[in-house]
Amino acid sequence: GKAPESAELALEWLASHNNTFGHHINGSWVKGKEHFASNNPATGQELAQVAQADDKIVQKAVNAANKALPDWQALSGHQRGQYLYAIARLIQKNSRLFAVLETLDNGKPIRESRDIDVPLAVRHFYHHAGWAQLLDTEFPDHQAIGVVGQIIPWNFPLLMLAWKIAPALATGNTVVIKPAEFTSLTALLFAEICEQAGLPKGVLNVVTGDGRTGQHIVNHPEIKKIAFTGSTAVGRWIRQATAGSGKKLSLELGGKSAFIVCADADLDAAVEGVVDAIWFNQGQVCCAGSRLLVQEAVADRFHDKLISRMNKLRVGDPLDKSIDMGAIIDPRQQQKIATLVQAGVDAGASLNQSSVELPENGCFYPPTLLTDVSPSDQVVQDEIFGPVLVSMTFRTPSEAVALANNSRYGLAASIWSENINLAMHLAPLVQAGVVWINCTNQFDAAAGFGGVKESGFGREGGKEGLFEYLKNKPGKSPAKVTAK
Ligand code: TXE
Repeated sequence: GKAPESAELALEWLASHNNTFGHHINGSWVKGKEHFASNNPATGQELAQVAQADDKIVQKAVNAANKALPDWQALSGHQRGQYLYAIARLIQKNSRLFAVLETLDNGKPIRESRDIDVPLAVRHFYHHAGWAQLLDTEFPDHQAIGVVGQIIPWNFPLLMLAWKIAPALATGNTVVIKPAEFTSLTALLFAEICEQAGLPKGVLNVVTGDGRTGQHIVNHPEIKKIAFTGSTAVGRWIRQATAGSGKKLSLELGGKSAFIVCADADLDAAVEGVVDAIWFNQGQVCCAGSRLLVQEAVADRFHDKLISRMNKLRVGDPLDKSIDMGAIIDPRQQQKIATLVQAGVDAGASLNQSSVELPENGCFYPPTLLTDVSPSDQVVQDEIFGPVLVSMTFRTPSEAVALANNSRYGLAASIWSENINLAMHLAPLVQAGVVWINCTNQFDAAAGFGGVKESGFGREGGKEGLFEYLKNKPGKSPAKVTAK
């Protein structure tokens, strides 16, 4: 009874488009000129041809978004909320199609796309539908920013789309969004879903392409806000490119999150935590707990437990419901992981790698643990963005905090201890946007998510996330309101 999930539903949907996609602008398909292949990373096979948007296509999308803006903004929050509810229900109705398509396109285990990516995306739309209804009473002095440009990565294609689109639409903005070039397919399916939901034309526009398309969006003068999730290098470029433009900006960038295991932690629970922290989505997670810090007294015992658990992880066909780890997004990323691990070994790290048999075709990398590393090693400092954990030990809690903060990143952290006073004492000392205690990778639409330091700024989700898409109404600056 462990048959792989059938790919048929998604393949049929792709075939209904002749496996060739244009952009989705002003409520309908716009043919692309140049195309590139979107491959299944688990097999290397081509799934579809996706279009590369040039500056003219981006202009077309911006024009549609501009035209749709006044009417969309003029709707009551309640009316906009109705559309978000309809979108949430339609994703739910098509959840199997979304999950299978995501897994084919991205290589993540079907268990994850089915139980995590799709339901959390749905939750995000329901949550923001609620906010849309409350805006008129909760934020009477605020209004939408205008046309917003959103650029998203390939690790959670549908979920990152939901994180960006739901708050933008709830607050009355219109959107030009670009999925990552490796994973455009669920964004294109989503555009079709919005058409079915009756979303007014031009409110959402999906353009596909690589970084060049992203640059056209970033540089467009009529786009008033840029929301970006991706690499720190590109985030830095975007910040420079938009400096002085008056554009509002939020950046969610890389990470090297600390996973702190104190001597009194429930070690078995912490081992399961590590599995989730670094081997979920093949470690291609911005907040992945990729730096294990374990207290010296229990370090050997913990490593033994961890290695035996690591060796049991099943790696393989992402459509197989029983596997734990799927494919790496593409050969370039796989090569980057291998190169960084080799650099770690060359610098003296001990390599512990699961001997699991990897599928012959496609992009796979085994679960990996590097011990005997030093705080300044490249593998400890750089984001690997793969299933590779580095481990160091500490003696005292303050040493753990110092090690945790010895990073240019600050996205998340996780602290494990049975002494809740100790954990609560340490949490605010760790420089990170999110700190989890005795758990990891907990996301909810109601909780703001985002980083400090080189992990970026701005929050997605929660009440804070709404302000990324709102500005003060003219003549209603907060100062005047308080003065009354
Ligand atoms: O990211 P890019 P890549 C990290 C991770 C990974 C590395 C490289 O370490 O190994 O980045 O991945 C668009 N202007 N993360 O190269 O290039 C691009 O088309 C505007 C962490 O895939 O940053 C895609 O849509 N846009 C991360 C998006 O930016 C540009 C998730 C992200 O791609 C652009 C992904 C430009 N000049 C990678 N260049 C996280 N924080 O979750 C590219 N893009």
